Amino acid sequence: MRALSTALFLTIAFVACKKSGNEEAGKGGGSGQAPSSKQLTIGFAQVGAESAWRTAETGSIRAEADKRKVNLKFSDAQGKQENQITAVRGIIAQGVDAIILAPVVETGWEPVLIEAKQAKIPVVLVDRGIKTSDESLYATLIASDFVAEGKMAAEWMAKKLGGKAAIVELQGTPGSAPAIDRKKGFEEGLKAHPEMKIIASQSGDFRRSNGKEVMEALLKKHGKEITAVYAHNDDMALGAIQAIEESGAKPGTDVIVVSVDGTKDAFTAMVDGKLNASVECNPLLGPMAFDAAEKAIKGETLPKRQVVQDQLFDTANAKDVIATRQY
Ligand code: GYE
Repeated sequence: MRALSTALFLTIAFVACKKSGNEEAGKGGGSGQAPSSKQLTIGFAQVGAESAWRTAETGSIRAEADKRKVNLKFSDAQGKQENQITAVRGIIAQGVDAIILAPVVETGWEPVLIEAKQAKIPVVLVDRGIKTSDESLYATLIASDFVAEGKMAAEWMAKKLGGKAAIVELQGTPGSAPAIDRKKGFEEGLKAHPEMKIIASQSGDFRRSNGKEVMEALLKKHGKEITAVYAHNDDMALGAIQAIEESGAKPGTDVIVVSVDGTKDAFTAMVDGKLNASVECNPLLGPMAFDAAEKAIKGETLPKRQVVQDQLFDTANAKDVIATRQY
């Protein structure tokens, strides 16, 4: 009897101990099992600060690094791939434990990623994917499905406009995964609606000022013919809204405006009735990025693609959720 109760006690104690270990791991993203509490040094090669989305992503990565007491080596490429490649080389030279990379464009990454692999430094791609024939060059990609976002935008717009529109498309940074895939998804979504036509498509580089400039030029050229704007991000849509207002037309009514990201400013514009819809793209990737980096450092194999789930918001529900928006 005594032996039995001792065994029972030990079992309970073991389970309790295991449980608290797991809870710790959940909180600390796996650090509970680390053999030593060596401080990790992780490099983050960021694109730049072109949009509210990007600022929110930077904030999330920095906050998560602080929370986990990671020594973060941050670099801002100011939107240029050559700067970002130089930054990654510098991070490799510092002998970091892992690299988090948000690649500006899709192509041209092999040489520097081979250098990271040779230095045995795992690379976690966040928010934008790359084109490569060698998937072993990165541990995982954590990003939204941009094709699906573009499709959602097209379907919403077709419904709103009864399947007929003269659309101006404001593209993101040329060569970047979100610009390529949001265009592709939007065009796929329009296929079922032959009278929904893109009459002009130009890059505004994901920036508000460029979105405004491009829209001004397109309004001069096409004037009242334009019935809708599809912008690859909120910042460009907000710039376009300004240009539409300055031209004397009413954004949201005379010209339907749909974009992607779901930032706070976009919600305000939806509540004001100037922006019609925005497909959310979550930039708060810090927790997932560091979970992945810590696992990759331990040598664990990760899924090549981790998809962040998005949903569409519009003028009908924006005011109910605006207070809960975190970015
Ligand atoms: O939508 C845009 C930003 O890569 C998903 O980049 C990101 C995009 C985002 O500048 O606002």
